[in-house]
Amino acid sequence: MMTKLGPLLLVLLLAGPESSCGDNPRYEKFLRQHYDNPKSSFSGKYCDSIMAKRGLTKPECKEVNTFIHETKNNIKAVCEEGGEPYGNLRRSKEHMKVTTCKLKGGSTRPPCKYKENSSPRYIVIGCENGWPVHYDESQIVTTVDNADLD
Ligand code: U3P
Repeated sequence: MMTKLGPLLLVLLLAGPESSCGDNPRYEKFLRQHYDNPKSSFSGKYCDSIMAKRGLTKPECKEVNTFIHETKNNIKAVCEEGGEPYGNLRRSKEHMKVTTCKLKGGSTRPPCKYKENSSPRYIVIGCENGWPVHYDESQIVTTVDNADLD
């Protein structure tokens, strides 16, 4: 019995810290609110479905929320070499695949209906000890960098 479980335990031990990060509730919350990779497919509208599924429509509709469709490693890298300082925050050096859901209408009372925008954006996040813990804003890529024109 133990000989069969041995390799499984080893895999769980090795995968543990990267896959669960169970000791960082702020990072867990960040993932629940802002990480969806690959982008989920729903039978109904993406934003209406995922906002409800991630618990962002109770007791009131959250007004703006962004989901990032990039790997956890790429997102975490923004806290390090993949990002640069932006005030107290970090801005991604590359634009990222994201969907921003914005509440339609003026009331935050459910049912919650959202419009969505999926243009690529630089993301601005807050980090704590190298872990993303806060999504601040996204900046739509509007200008062509001078470097691209050279
Ligand atoms: N927010 C987004 N995307 C945006 C702008 C704001 O998700 O582009 P929090 O619960 O304070 O972390 O700014 C207010 C809230 O809107 C933030 O939520 C932020 O995550 C979200």
